[in-house]
Amino acid sequence: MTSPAKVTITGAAGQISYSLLFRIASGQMLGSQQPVELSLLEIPQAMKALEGVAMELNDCAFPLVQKIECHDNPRAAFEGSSYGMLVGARPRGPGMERSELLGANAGIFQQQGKAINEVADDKIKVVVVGNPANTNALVCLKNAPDIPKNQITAMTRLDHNRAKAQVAEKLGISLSKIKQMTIWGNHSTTQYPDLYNSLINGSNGMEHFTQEWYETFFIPKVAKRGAEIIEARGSSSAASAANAAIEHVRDWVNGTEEGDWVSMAVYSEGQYGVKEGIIFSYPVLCHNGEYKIIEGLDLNDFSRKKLKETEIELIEEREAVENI
Ligand code: NAX
Repeated sequence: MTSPAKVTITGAAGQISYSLLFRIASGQMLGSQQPVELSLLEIPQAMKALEGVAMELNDCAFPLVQKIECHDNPRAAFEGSSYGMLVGARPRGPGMERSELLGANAGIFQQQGKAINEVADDKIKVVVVGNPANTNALVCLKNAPDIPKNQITAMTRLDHNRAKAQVAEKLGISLSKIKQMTIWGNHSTTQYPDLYNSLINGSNGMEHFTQEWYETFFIPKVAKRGAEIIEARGSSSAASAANAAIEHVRDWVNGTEEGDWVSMAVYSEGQYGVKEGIIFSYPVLCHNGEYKIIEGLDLNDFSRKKLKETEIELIEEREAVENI
């Protein structure tokens, strides 16, 4: 039998994890042949709630689950871990400045990055979901110097899926007809969902839309979808975020579909003229457990301007955490 893979999930008593854990446990992320050990990390105040989640996981009697551990200590939680799903983060409190939020999270991701560096499997794959996700992933990466940079990523798959869903709804077509969607940049309102390089019903995406719809409806709709969900549901996206995290890791491990690509926020080495050393969302192909940024796509003046805006925001975020 295949030996179990240890998956560490932080913020495991939170909303997103409540959807995420059960799907990992049932094999939807790593496959129906891969046993898992779930290592759940929380803050001390949430340990009682976490025990409740662990009891429910137990009660599902998932055949793939070999072990469930609950921790409030990152070093114990990441010991020998092959996958890190970094969901827990400090939410923005009332009156909290953006710099304070970045600072509070930098502390968390610094500590977790160090723990990953010291005790995780050196092939660990990390996806950061907790916001501000790109910069949190950068802090984690900087604190895990022995882990190759291409093993630490942030999630923009939810934005990617939202963009595809908007197109499908507008054109009344099946999602399978929409390929090569790209989210560029930050998981924030400056992100750039790119239809110029997409393929819809076999032809260039922008042949189906006006520039006006693209600029005034589509881009803000995708970028502000999180706020729209909060307004309607009274709390932030949880099941769709968990689904995106599952797909991010599943495709990273198993590969992307032939003729398509996905969006992942990864360490920039300067591709497309983007500043080196920030975590930037790019179109990527995955194969044999590794991602490769798609290079050579055309970017018109509009797209270049949008990439620049989101790049500037990420550089500012990086400066803010460097100053702390
Ligand atoms: P919740 O507040 O329901 O859960 C977060 C959990 O993290 C809490 O149980 C908390 O105790 C725990 N936590 C806080 N600090 C921790 C630490 N240092 N170590 C371990 N656990 C810690 O939030 P939820 O709705 O689950 O969202 C989690 C994060 O995902 C938030 O930062 C949220 O903004 C972010 N999101 C990111 C998305 C993305 O596309 N990248 C989309 C969805 C979501 O908004």
